Order: sequence, then structure tokens, then C-alpha cells
Amino acid sequence: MLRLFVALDLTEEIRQRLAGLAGGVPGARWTEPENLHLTLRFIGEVPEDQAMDIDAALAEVRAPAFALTLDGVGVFGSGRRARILWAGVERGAALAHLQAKVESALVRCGLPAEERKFSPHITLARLKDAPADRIGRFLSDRALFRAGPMPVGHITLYRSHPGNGGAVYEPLREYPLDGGPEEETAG
Ligand code: 2AM
Repeated sequence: MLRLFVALDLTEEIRQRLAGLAGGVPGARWTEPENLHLTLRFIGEVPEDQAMDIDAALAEVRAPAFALTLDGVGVFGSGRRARILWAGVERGAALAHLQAKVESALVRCGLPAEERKFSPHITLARLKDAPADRIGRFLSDRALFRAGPMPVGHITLYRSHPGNGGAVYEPLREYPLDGGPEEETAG
């Protein structure tokens, strides 16, 4: 079985900007800069033959390349249930369009439809017993965070290897978007 998800990669510059947000919250486990990404679709555990179908389906996705701007920070969960500190993205039709294309491609190859609404975010930290006042200060100190725009020219299928020191994300394949710099010109 392979544990898979589809994500947008971030540029080195953007990852450095995001890494610069870390700190000041006891009980936070910050995402390593090289692991920062924006998940389009969590797939979960699938057998190898279905992973091959997923690869083929993603290769058929047609969606335009676009520019992504990061905007603001937030928290999932509240009070003692605060779980995740995240950076948000500026609303835009292109990202929603791409996510919908990925979703329908995955449903066509037999995966159950994602029931939850897509809420694009980049996980900055996972929280355990973080004090609410420190979370509040983190959010207010970084409320004006913005980064980008960053070109998005491909999506990536990742395999997640869960481990004690946190999961390791292995990129399996990149799929170019239309009109991006990485698009194949031949054929
Ligand atoms: P998160 O960062 O908000 O937890 C790999 O685990 C990626 O898939 C992460 O970006 C994670 O989002 C996302 N993801 C979405 N749903 C998930 C789930 N049910 N289990 C694990 N990861 C999930």
C-alpha cells in the first residue's frame, strides 16, 4: 500500500518566507522548510495498481498554470483543541479550478469523493497543548503576512512515509500545467 497525496510545491523563496514565521508558540512542532507544501487532495492508502491508475489520471488533468499569493495565517481548532497553525492563500478561481479537476480525475479512477470542503492552507506547525494566549499573539503578530505571487507550473504526486520524527514526503511525479514554463512543447 502507498500513502499518497497531491500537492503544490512552493518555491525556495516562499518556503524561506514561511520558515521565517516559525517560533514563539510552546508546544508547536514546526514543519521543516523542505516539507512545506499546499495539499490539493489527500488520497490516503491505496494499493499499487490503483496508484498507477491515479498516476495515469493525473497525467490527463488539463488546467492552466497560474500565480499563487499567500495571504495571512490562521489556526484549525480552538482553545485546547487548537491543532494546526497555517498560512492561507489569496482566493482565486485558478486554484479552485485546478483542485476540482484533480478531484474529478481521482473520482473517475475509483476513489471516494472528498466530502470536506477544500480549504487551501500550508501547515506551518502541529500543536500540542499550546497556550491560547501564545497562539493568539502568533496570529496577531503575523496577521499581515503576504508572500508571492509565485508561479505554479505543475502539481506533484507525493508518497508519505510516516515516521517517528514526522512523515517524510517523497515526490513521485510532477504533472505540468498548461501554459507553464514546464509544459512540454512537443506533441
Ligand atoms: P495537513 O498538513 O493540514 O495535516 C500529507 O499528510 C498532507 O495531506 C498534509 O498536507 C495534510 O494536511 C494532508 N491531509 C489532508 N487530509 C489528511 C488526512 N486525513 N490524513 C493525513 N493527511 C491529510
